[in-house]
Parts: sequence; structure tokens; C-alpha cells
Amino acid sequence: MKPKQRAAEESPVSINWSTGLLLGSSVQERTKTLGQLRGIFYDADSWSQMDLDTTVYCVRWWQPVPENTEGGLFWGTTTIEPGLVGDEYFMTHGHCHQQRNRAEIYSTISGEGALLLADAEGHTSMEVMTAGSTHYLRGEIAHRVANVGKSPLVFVACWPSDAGHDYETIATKGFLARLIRCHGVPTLLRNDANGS
Ligand code: S6P
Ligand code: ZN
Repeated sequence: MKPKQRAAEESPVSINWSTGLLLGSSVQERTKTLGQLRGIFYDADSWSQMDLDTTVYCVRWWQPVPENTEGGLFWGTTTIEPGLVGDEYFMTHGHCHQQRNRAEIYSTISGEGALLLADAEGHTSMEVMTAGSTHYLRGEIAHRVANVGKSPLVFVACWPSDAGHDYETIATKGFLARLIRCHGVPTLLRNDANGS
């Protein structure tokens, strides 16, 4: 008799709350290198002179139900390495949810970071991320995270399985401000300001 195949939601998944490491046979992993983040960082000259194979961040996530399942949830851990492109901190690509009424929760495990939030017009605000900080991301808000510390920034996220990811909108109507290191301090600077 064939052994019964386990559904993804029945596969054991565990998280190490000290490191954020998510383990389990159904856990998926995606790494983003500098090269895959072309056009995301403001200082394209500095970006092009760096080793484009450098890992900027890694996401490990669990999809216990198929993508687009109404009423389901996904869960993941993102680890962003410390680093700078010019004066701009290493950060995630950033996205909004395809379904704009699908919210998300982030909670920081370790490190120092900044959560950048942009409304539909691109107006950008920032929330400080530090161990234990927990953030409610409204559905219609674009979000990206920067590591402003010297060690990896690790946070967990929980989002609806039918949220979808829209990476295109922020390319044209994205964040109107960027997070730069100014005199050693993370500073939100409007894109049209004279910065760095
Ligand atoms: C998913 C959630 C996170 C991000 C991850 C990487 O809704 O917000 O898991 O996917 O932090 O960011 P990005 O912008 O590359 O998807
Ligand atoms: Zn999201």
C-alpha cells in the first residue's frame, strides 16, 4: 500500500525563535543578490562597481495552502544582510499586494532595521524595527525593509495566501523617499532632494 501523501499544511514546520530559521520539507527559499536588484538602489554607479553576486537578503517561507487560496495564510522569515550601496542601506525589493485589501504583520527577531511604507501616491514613512517590534501593514500600503545595523536583520511575516505580490507598481509610482546613511544616522530623504 502506498504511504499517504501528506498535504503541505500537515507537514511539520518549526521556527527557531532565536535565529528566525524556518525548517521543514515544505519550506521554500529565495535569495536576492545585488545583481537581481538592478534599478532598486539610487546610486547606480556604486551598485555597478560592487560584486553583483553578493547576497542582499534571503526569504524562507511556508505555503501551507496553494497560492491564491481565499482565507489561507502564508508565513515567512526574511534575513537582510548588513551593507550599503553608496549611502543607501541594503533593503528588500519592496512591493504592494495585488489585492490591495490584504494586510500583513511583520515582527522583528533580531537586528536593527527600518520599515518603509508608501501610500498610493508614494508618500513614504518609516517605522523603526528592533527585536520584538511588531508592525501592522495595511493592505493598500507598499512596503520594503532596510537593514540599518551592523548584523543581519531578521523578521517574520504573516500574510494572506491570496494577497499576491505586485512588484511593478513601485517601479513607476513607488517610494518617493529613500533611506540613506547621513552622518552615520539612517535618514529618510526625498528622491528629489539633494542628498547623499
Ligand atoms: C510577503 C512579505 C515578505 C517579503 C520579503 C521580501 O508579503 O512582505 O515575506 O516578500 O520580505 O521582500 P520582497 O519585496 O522582495 O518581496
Ligand atoms: Zn508583503
